[in-house]
Amino acid sequence: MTIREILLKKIANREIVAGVIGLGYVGLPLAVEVAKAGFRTIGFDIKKEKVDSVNQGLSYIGDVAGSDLRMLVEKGMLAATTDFSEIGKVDFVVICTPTPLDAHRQPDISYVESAVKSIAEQLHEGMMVSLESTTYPGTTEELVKPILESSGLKCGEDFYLGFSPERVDPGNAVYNTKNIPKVVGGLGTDACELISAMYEAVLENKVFRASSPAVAEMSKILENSYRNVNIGLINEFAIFCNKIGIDIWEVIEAAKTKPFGFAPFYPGPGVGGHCIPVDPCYLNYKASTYDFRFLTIEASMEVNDRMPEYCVKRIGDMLNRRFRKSLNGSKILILGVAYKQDIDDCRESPAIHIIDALRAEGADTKFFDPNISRFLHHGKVYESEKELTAGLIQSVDAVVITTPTHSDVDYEFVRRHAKALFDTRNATKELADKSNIELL
Ligand code: SAJ
Repeated sequence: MTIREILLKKIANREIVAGVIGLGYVGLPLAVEVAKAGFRTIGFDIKKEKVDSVNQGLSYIGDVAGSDLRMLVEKGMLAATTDFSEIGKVDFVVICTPTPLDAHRQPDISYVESAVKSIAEQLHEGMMVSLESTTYPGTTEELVKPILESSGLKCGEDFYLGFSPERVDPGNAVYNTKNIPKVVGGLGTDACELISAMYEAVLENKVFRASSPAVAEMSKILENSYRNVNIGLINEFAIFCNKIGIDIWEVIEAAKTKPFGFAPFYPGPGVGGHCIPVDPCYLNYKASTYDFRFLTIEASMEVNDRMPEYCVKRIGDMLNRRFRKSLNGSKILILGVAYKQDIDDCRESPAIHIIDALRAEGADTKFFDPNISRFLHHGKVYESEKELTAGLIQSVDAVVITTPTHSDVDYEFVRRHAKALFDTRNATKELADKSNIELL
């Protein structure tokens, strides 16, 4: 039997030992699904607190049920460790480490490199390696492959390497790790077949087999650049519609009646998170090495980056027009600091940029977010107000809805007690009396 046949048999018999490097919002749900599918799974992370939490069956990821985790740990199907030498026990390893930006908004793939170097030290014949971290096209072949081959083993013969974009959407009640369709691009047909077979043994859908890792890498970047550009477009429409007195939110509802050729996007205070504002920077990095520029993406990022300051101008205009007050010395309550609705993540959150800009204008800001009790920003801890009371709302000159949290906030209650309300998300669309509300 060839290595390929042996591995396919081991996959079918659930004899493969799996490993997941990076136990965050991508890696932990994946490790749980792989273990649930019957593969003994080892989770690897540099953070001991995450490893300890997993081994105690305590989930720290909203999409992972503690009961599932506990059951898998107790059955010995899932364990976590900070000891990366244990990668040697693994036949199929998935890299789910972060790919953030550095201080110059350039790709920082040091976390990926570190994980790959750990694998290279333990690489053995027949090992399958799948990179899931979002990165610029070419990473798998140009960066990962040489590091792994420094072990002396040959890619495509001794071990199998591919790229499979992560598509996790934290908090999505419909789409999850198990049912989101997967794309795999392998270095060689055997790699694509074997890595796809592993994912298909775990996930619900048939894998889309791309002809190369670069196609798979680029497909992910396209998915998120598409969102960035469309968000930039609708933000620009929102600014112009406000100028000419047209309700952009109604315009979108009208356009949505077209059953084809139009996907709705909504204006907002800016683009947060660790995907949409970040992934296009990875593309721009690669493009720059070919002296190529994505003008559409540059333009949309420019529009999106300016939305916080646009919102601050709109808040200042509202205070001036309604109360002859300037931002300087005014009191503002920010509702929602998460980067999007109903989650507890405030990375790159536009609400925080708005708070910075308001304070720079001399305003006094407070925030309330039922999902985020505090956040650290530029070395300062910001605490959420404990409760959204009538007294708190009445004590400020304006309330700003930056992130809707429909499950926890009664916007009629807020409207009733607010002097003025600037709604950047149309969270108040159902309210009858909008006399003290202004929309983005
Ligand atoms: N945003 C808008 N208007 C929109 C959509 C989003 O202003 O119409 C803002 C959000 O408020 C947020 C930012 O853009 O600040 C990003 O929002 P997002 O909905 O794209 O959410 P993310 O960042 O969690 O993106 C993830 C991505 N998933 C992965 O990369 C695996 C993305 O591909 C998903 O399409 C997206 O979730 C999703 O659909 O929820």
